[in-house]
Amino acid sequence: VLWDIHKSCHGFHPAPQRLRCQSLSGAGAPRWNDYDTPEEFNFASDVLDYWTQMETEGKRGPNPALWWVNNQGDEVKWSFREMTDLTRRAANVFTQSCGLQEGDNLALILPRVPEWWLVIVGCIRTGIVFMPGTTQMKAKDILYRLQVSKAKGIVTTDTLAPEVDSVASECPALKTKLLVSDHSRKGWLDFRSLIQSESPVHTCIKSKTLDPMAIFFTSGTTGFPKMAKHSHGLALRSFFPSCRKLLQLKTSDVLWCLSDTGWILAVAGSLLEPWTAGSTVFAHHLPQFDPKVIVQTLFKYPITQCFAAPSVFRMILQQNSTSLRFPTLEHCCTGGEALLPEEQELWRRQTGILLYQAYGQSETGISCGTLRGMKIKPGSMGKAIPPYDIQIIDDKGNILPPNTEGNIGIRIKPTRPIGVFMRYESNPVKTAEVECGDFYNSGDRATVDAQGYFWFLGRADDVINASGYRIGPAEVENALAEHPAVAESAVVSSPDPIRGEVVKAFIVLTPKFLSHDRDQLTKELQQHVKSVTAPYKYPRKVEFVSELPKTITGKIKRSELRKKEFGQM
Ligand code: BCO
Repeated sequence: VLWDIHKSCHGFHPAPQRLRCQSLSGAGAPRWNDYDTPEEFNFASDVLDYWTQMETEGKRGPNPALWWVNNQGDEVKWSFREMTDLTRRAANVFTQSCGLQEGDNLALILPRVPEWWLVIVGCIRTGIVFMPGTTQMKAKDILYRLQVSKAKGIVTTDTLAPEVDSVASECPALKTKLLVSDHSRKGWLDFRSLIQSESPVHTCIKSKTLDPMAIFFTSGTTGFPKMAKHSHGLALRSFFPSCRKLLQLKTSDVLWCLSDTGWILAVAGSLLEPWTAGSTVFAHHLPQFDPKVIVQTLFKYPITQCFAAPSVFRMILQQNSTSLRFPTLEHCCTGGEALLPEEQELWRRQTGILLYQAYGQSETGISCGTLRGMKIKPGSMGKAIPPYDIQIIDDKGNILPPNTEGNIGIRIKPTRPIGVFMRYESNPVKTAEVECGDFYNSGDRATVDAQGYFWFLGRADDVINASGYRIGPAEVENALAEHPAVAESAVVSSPDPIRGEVVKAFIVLTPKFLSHDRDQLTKELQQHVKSVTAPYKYPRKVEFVSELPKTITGKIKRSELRKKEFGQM
């Protein structure tokens, strides 16, 4: 059906609605400045529809807005005009077919399929709050998200639909299940056929800039992931002149961001950043990450910019390819985890292209970066991107002098800058915990030098950052606790040459399993974690111990174990 949509949209003329396009004063020229907070902003009407208008007037080149391929040779190319049409239909699917309303939460668990873009922009048009999640999630992860967010709807594929069905009866708020598939499923609405049958006429809401737009789930040391809620300001921020300098995208650029669709980096790098500039979004739907295919793709398609976590670049370098001189690639940016200076240098030597670092979180989007063309200080993640005022602070919110280790803080008082999350939804305690004097305390440790370049050092808490995934140790420990072999466990970060960090579990066995083969048990426990929670969290390293280090009150001292892993003890 996807291909039918594709065909039906070629040569399709959008409904004769008056496009609201006064927001940009010229092709790609931003109307807003770094510190502006317009009363209203909506990415769909102010940005996407603007580029549709530019296309219609012949003021934008022929590159598609979305260029999607998979490994079976399928291809979708949608122009901005088609995107406007399809996302208006998606908006009508949500409000007309599903009865969803502005402010309702919608769980979005899709792999890299074209409908991912339709759902997000359809939500933005209607004010429905989209909540992206990785397709690696299992039933329990989904149940938690649906319950805590009181989601009214979910969109997913037939791979995950059975997992959703297994928990749906425990989610009283859930009233709409939308399936993206070529097959139908009882109790589910068929998104692809609804898109075809719904009207392309839709009036976009006039969203206030500070109205809610999205929720990103983010892990912490304790408990379940928190819901970082963002306003439409997150999208507006991509528009600000300083943010545009990060990648300096042009309408002729083809940007490939490889982040999983569940993370804020995908929303920024595969949607907001490129479309704000009128560039082409490139996407390759790989069921399983394969660096060989990434290399082939960079040779085959006219991709000019690539944005991915450092682990992706490391895995490409590991390929021993005869050449990594990609014909059209001009600029590479990386973020999500730490990058070593030697890795940056190796990438430059092999590809002839500099690897620029950026830094951000689910709470803040891209906050810091070495802007394109700016001097790279190898190992540094660059400078604060306005309107963010980033300082290194102590635990009380006092600004520390240059070259002093402290917490990365973003000033939120007296004015909370556009782009910083609104709050952890339904969690005022956690929201208050990250406020530190006049700053949002990121929980990341760093230093800043006299020129304003930031240098990442690690987490202040026990959160693990494995190949760009933020993993809460308690989530893994809870999964391990469900296995009869585990008496107790402590999960910490451990260094890894490819993934930067990996999850390591220290496990005390129950008496019954003490005599079991340890290698066999390791595999069984890893498989167990993969089966009860999102597999990216599984412990790649396991060590069996007779006891865990504890405080006098019986609290496990994860930091002691972590320090040992990093040779700091
Ligand atoms: O390594 P194994 O093969 O043992 O296990 C892997 C997968 O094979 C496996 N798996 C995946 N899906 C599964 C499954 N197993 C069972 N059922 C499934 N449905 O589980 C393990 C998953 O680990 P992975 O995803 O780390 O592995 P992979 O495939 O090697 O991918 C490597 C990377 C580098 C592509 C991946 O780790 C990645 O995408 N990392 C980047 C994450 C990212 O985008 N972070 C940015 C977050 S946003 C942010 O930081 C703010 C910045 C503004």
